[in-house]
Amino acid sequence: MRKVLVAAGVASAVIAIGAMSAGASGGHRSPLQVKVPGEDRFAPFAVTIHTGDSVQWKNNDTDDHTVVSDDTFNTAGNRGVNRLLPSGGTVTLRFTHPGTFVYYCRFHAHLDGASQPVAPGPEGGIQDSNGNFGTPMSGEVTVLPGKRSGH
Ligand SMILES: [Cu+2]
Repeated sequence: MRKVLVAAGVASAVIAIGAMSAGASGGHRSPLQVKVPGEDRFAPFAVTIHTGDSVQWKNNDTDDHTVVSDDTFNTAGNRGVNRLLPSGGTVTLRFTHPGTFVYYCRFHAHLDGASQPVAPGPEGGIQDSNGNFGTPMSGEVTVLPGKRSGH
């Protein structure tokens, strides 16, 4: 669903992370959920987990989206991920070592020459208050060392 919205400041204020799925996913902890609201964005944009944790993407939009690894910057495993996130559906990934997982939606962003996600515009990305589609649909997961790993 394409909606005009103000990009700046919206992403950080909207989602409470506490509403996690109670469903088991193979891990011993509930996955952290990243939602696609009825707009072309991931919310929250950035999440932090620990090794062994999972992230579940939930698409609450009426359009299909995707979760695609930006392998140039992906140091947290799950390289080469290219998963369809259908309307109403979920994608879950488990992260087993520390690093950063940078990802984007290939329907609403693409990689530039420096492998950075950029908005396709004018139909994709997020439109700012000036009417510019400057924000690609992308996000990142930071994976910290497990809490119980020895030092
Ligand atoms: Cu998308």
